[in-house]
Amino acid sequence: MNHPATAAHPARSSECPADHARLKAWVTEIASLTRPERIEWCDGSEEEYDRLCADMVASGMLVKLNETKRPGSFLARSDPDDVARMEERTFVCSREREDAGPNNNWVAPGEMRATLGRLFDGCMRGRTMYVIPFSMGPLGSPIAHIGVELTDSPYVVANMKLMTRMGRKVLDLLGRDGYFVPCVHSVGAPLAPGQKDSRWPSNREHKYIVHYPETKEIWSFGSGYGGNALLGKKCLALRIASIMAKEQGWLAEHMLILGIESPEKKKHYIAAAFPSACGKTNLAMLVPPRVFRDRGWKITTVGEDIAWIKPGKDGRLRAINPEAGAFGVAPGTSETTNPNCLRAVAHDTIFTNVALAPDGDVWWEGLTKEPPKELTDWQGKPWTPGSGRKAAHPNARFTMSCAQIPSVDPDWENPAGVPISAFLFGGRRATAVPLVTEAFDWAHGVYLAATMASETTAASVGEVGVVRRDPFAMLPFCGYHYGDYFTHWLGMGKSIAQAPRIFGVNWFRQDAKGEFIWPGFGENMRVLKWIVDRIEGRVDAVRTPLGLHPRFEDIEWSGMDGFTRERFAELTRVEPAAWHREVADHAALFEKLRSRMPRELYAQREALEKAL
Ligand code: O2Y
Ligand code: MN
Repeated sequence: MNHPATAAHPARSSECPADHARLKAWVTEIASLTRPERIEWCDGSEEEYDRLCADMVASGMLVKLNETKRPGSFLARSDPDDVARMEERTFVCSREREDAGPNNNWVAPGEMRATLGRLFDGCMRGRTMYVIPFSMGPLGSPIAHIGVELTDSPYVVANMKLMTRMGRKVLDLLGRDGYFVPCVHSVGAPLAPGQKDSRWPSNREHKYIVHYPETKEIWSFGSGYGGNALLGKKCLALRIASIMAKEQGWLAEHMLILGIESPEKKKHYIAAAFPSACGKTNLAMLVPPRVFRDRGWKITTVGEDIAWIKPGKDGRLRAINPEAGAFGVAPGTSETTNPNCLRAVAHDTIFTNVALAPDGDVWWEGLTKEPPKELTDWQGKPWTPGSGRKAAHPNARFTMSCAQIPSVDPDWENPAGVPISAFLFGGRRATAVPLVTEAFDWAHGVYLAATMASETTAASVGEVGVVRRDPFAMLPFCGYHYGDYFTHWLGMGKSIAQAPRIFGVNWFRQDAKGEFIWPGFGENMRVLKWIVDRIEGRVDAVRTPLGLHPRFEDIEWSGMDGFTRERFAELTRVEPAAWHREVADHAALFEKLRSRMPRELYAQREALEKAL
């Protein structure tokens, strides 16, 4: 009979391959707190992944998909209460409240440790605690960092295998005393002896995603979903890494990284920040329009969500994608919106909360124009087009390795990173914000990024269509006071010899009829080409109060008939009344951050007001 692990009966453990005293002591300490049945050190092998997936199929946590239609792939259905990142349950527990800033939920570390101490006490009873050593970034890259996640969820292990470099090779790299970020995760659902497990264990009552900045620890309780549970992603690669970046002089950003290659084979890399639900994955995997492809233009993908950027010896910023895989939103992904992504998820993918077709394949809203006649929805219930509800959850996800993306860049795993020529910042704005604006200089670019905003969509939290300021698209992810973050960005520009150019973009401006003016998707290539032309000094720009705008004749229009000069004027128009309202809103944001706001940004705001 299984007995709960106690101090008298310590958990059984697979052979510990680590020769790292601090790591071993920490694993023992967490096991004596959480009391798992077993401890399993993950080696990161294919055999381990296959075994865990087979076990999850046997337990009902995963459904094996049709091996012919979707080879090597699985479907997970989460608890309906555990379907997304939870910003209101996410905390940055710095010693001083002010250091976390008004952009984070804060609880005093002592108080939070007491709460978590109670919740984690015995929370892994009856379960296996997996030890996942992982590297964020190519193994051994000077830009990469190592974490170790302890989790009682085999679903997390399988996803971490696709999303990070993990297992034995990371332990080898850690050696006897290497630094790692400790990450503890529990679904918060201990099992009594003989108790049958649920399909998706989680804790409906208590959910906490907690970061301790000074000790660089992550503790997550109660959720098994995405950003709450795959702790290398938003928790380590953004919240904790943003703090490390400030301390060490680099940048950890919510940015995709793409390569753009000209017919002359000259390549530039662009890092682009967008809030969730602004088509980031589509831009990262963009397929250029036919005329561009015929002339030899290419877009390649380095990363689709996060960028770690450090100054290189050559005076340029060099970026890596710290992740090895993507955890992307499935609904809306189709042959027209993102064919590269569809190819990437054609095999060896874990789907979460999509619908299941009778043939054992998956479906989600937007995949095909006509929905199938019958499906099993994301909660496992029968579904027909007349059901009046979504077949897939709007935040349904796919997890796949970046190596499966057809447009993946040959240098996507280069430990030295790729040199960044430009930063792009964009939100979803129906009004006021023009298609593309080049910043006058670095400080102006920081202002442009610090004041960016986006309209909420059905996939985000709260009311739809509300403009939310989301500086640098980091609102849910900046691990410290936004004022200090702006200061850090201003300082980075001064410290590097060849600072990238900064641009703002908006694919979502609407006309008086409420229709999108710009077609978006692959046509965004035209904007990317203008950006490259600007970097290379091939074209002039029009000076406006907001920044530098393209001239109509400098955009490549071939293959896009009928987009008139007038329509372009509508897309790039600066409306002083709307911008006076914007500037007032910028002032309101700065007021909230006043105690740590850099003076330079006030000066930028005043200059804009004057120019308007
Ligand atoms: O809802 C979640 O847990 C995932 S959130 C996410 C996942 C991948 C990439 N970006 C995001 C995001 O919210 O920005
Ligand atoms: Mn994201």
